[in-house]
Amino acid sequence: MSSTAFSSAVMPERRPEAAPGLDARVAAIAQKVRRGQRLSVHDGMVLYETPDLWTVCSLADRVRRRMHGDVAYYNINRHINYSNICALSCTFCSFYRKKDQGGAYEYSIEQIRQEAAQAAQAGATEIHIVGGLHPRLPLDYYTGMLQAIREAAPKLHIKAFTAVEIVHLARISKRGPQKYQGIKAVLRDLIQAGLGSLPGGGAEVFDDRVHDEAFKGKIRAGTWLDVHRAAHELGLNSNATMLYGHVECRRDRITHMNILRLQQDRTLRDWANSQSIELQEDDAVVLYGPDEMYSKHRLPTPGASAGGSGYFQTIIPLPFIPDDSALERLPGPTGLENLRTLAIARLMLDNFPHCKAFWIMQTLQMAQLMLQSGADDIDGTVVWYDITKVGGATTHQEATAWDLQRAIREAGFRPIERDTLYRPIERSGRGWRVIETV
Ligand code: V47
Repeated sequence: MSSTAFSSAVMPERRPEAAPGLDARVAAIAQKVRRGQRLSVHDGMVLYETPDLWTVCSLADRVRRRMHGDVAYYNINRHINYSNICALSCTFCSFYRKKDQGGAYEYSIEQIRQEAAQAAQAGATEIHIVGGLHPRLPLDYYTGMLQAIREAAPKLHIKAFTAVEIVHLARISKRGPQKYQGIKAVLRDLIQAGLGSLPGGGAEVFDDRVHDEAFKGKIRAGTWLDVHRAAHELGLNSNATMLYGHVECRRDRITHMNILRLQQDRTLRDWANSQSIELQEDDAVVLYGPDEMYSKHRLPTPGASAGGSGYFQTIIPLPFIPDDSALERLPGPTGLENLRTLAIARLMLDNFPHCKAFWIMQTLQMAQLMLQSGADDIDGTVVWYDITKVGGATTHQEATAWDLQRAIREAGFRPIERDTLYRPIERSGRGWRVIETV
């Protein structure tokens, strides 16, 4: 369906916001949102407890429209899961294999080079790379893969390696005597080889009990946050995920959101101070307030090469998919819980510019509803995805640009193709360029 063929007659009506008196606690939160005030942890719990889900979604929609108007983003990307061999055995994960187990695989650098070349030929602007913690591959394999991609497809932005992979690389390469310095040293090596940003994976839920029950052996919250802080200091942007709907409880999710928000506060505050930008009276950096609350330059210009400061771009709530994992007995979250969690993430993470409904895990159908409930991004064309398979999907999980545009339009928004750093893309023929926005 072309954009012109889309009739406004099928545009969904916006839901009315907060029927007064329905839930007084939510009405008080609605007032805070209207004023652009930060929501408390207690507010977050109220948003989970209220039966008035539609008001929660409407408030998140108000916020996303204040930030992004009628625009919704997608990108032309390709995911590569270079190896499923992993030293860890997280119980929520159905992706990992032990090295002698059937189905274990690892890509050669040559295979990755070819995949990147094909992606570039197909018009991709981003390659998103994550894998298991391989017990034997040396650091050279990782820098080699980045260099090979850069040679084969110099325009592709490489978003690669979750925080736990970065810590693994720092360990195996014995970089730096201190942990934080080791992390920074390995990030520098990877940037030098072509790394452009960090994906948000591996955060799971920042809680020690949940950690020990579902992903023991993985880095804890503090180290995950350190990796992203180091990346931001080196000028890389990154994302943050929250994997929910397994053995955590709703309060753990709100705590997770609050921890991310505090770290982003620190990052944006340090940057603002370095630029002599005045902040609001309190220390919170609320990006979604009404226009008059924004400082003109709200966010740093990222880019390791520009010596800029990085920050968290996007919060990505990931619903637990139980199939084939050791936690398969659990039912996983329902559709409405997914909708609510995404809306609450949009409302709580007031200093994250973007909120993504990752269609691979949420389904494209639910992602449409989420666009109306706080999300401004649905990720990209993906093509190959091995980590989760919803409803019997195979590794080939692809949406065309047309599919994504159609889903966005039907949800009532204007699709804009973006690059990894959310700059709009202009295409002509087989070529593309980033439209620089100042
Ligand atoms: O790190 C693993 C999660 C993540 C399951 O940054 C699971 O733009 C649900 O991080 N059910 C990888 N989730 C995906 C990811 C991501 C995806 C899209 C965009 C971006 C971005 C990041 O998936 C893992 C883990 O947290 N995961 N197993 C599961 N059974």
